[in-house]
Amino acid sequence: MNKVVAYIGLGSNLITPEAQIATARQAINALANVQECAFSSLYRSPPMGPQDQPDYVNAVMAVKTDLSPMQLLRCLQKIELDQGRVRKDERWGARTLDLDILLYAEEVIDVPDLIVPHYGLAERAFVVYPLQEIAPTIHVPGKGAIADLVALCPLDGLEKIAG
Ligand code: ROI
Repeated sequence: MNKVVAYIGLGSNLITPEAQIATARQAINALANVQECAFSSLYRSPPMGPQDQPDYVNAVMAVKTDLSPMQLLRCLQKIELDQGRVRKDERWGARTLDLDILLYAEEVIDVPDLIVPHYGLAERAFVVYPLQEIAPTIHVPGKGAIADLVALCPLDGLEKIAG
């Protein structure tokens, strides 16, 4: 099958977030039929949504894959669970690991479990800035050029983590 490039958003705000991101990166690379092509810097930001939770660490990863979007989603959900993700009723609560398919080739997908491009992408500094770092010329279907999305998206306290 043909390989496509997909972009994955990684986020964590519990139990050593940097280590959660590093472990998730390794787990994604260990998936059959998925190869990393680029990985952004790590970024720290205050929580979007409920404020009574720790700051987040976020990154964006580009992969080449011949998994379908649904196959990739199921693999990412398994990695979230392996890293202790507990789904609570609370919307937008703290989490050890969040893995989102941001983009899958140029596809627009809208099925019950999966919306691609990710619905919140353009409004989230912790997604558009790291995405621009590794894909400065990418076009987000239905939303526009990444440079334009960045120009319209306030930093909201986002900081690149040194190193
Ligand atoms: N806020 C930040 N800063 N980073 C995230 O990854 C993140 N993820 C979420 C919510 C709870 C919306 N807030 C976030 O799912």
